[in-house]
Amino acid sequence: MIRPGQDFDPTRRRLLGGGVTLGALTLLTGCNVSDHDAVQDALQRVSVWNDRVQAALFGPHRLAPTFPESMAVKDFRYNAWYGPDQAPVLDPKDYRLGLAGRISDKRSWSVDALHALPQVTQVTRHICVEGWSMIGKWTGTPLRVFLERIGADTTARYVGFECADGYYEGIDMPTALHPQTLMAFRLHDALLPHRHGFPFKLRIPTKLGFKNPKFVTTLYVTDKEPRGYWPDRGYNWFSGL
Ligand SMILES: Nc1nc2c(c(=O)[nH]1)N[C@H]1C(S)=C(S)[C@@H](COP(=O)(O)O)O[C@H]1N2
Ligand SMILES: [Mo]
Repeated sequence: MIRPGQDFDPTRRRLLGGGVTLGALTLLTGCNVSDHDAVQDALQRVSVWNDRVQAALFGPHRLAPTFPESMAVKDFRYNAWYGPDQAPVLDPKDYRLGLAGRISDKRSWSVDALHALPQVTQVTRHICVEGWSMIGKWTGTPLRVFLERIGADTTARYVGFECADGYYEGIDMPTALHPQTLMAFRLHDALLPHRHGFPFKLRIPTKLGFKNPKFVTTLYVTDKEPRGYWPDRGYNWFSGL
C-alpha cells in the first residue's frame, strides 16, 4: 500500500503489476532497461497498446464469475490510500449526486431518490492490485438503468466519476452498460457502510478494485477519456477483463 508522502515509482509498479519481467521488456522493446526514460516510454506504449486491445476484446457477454451467497464475506476489507477513520462520512440529508456532461436531465439525486431505483443483487469477487481479493454481496441499481433514467447519451465514449475524498475514475461506455456494473447501495444486505462508499460505490466486477469508485458525488458522460487516480500514478487505465 502506498501511503501519502511515501516514495512511488510508477515504473517499478507497472513492471510488477503488469507481470512483465525486465528480460521480456528488453526483448519487447529493444531498449536498454537501465535507461529510465526509454523504459518509461516503452512501458507507456505497451500500456496504451494493452488498453486498446483489452477494450476491443471487452463485450457485454463477457461476465465476471458469480458465487453462491454462502461464499460472501460479511466483514469486508476496507481499502483506500488513507485509513478507514478518515473515510468521508456523507450525510444523507445533504447528499446530492451531481450530473454533468452529455445527459439530458441533469437534476441532482438525493439518497432517497437513488434508493427508489430498481435493484439487483450480485455475489462477485473484488480484486485489488495490491494482492488481496474478497467475495462480497452487493445490492444496487445497474448503472445502465440509471443512465437511461437520466437521459445519458450512451453513444458517448465514457462515464466519469468524482468522489468525496478527491478520488476520480472513469470507465468506457461498454463497461458502464455492462449488466454486472452496479451503483451498489448495500453490502451484505446492510446499507453500505461509510468507509465502503456510502451512499454508493460503483461495483464493477469486470474491473480491478481501484476502478470501483466509492462515495461518488458527481457522474459525467463524455467523449474525452476521464483520468483515474491510480492510472495517473502508473496503472493501466483499462484494468479489467
Ligand atoms: N473514493 C475512493 N474510491 C476508491 C478508493 C479510494 O481510495 N477512494 N480505493 C479503491 C481501491 S484501490 C479499492 S481496492 C476499493 C476498496 O473498496 P472497499 O473499501 O469497499 O473494499 O475501493 C476503490 N475505490
Ligand atoms: Mo485496490
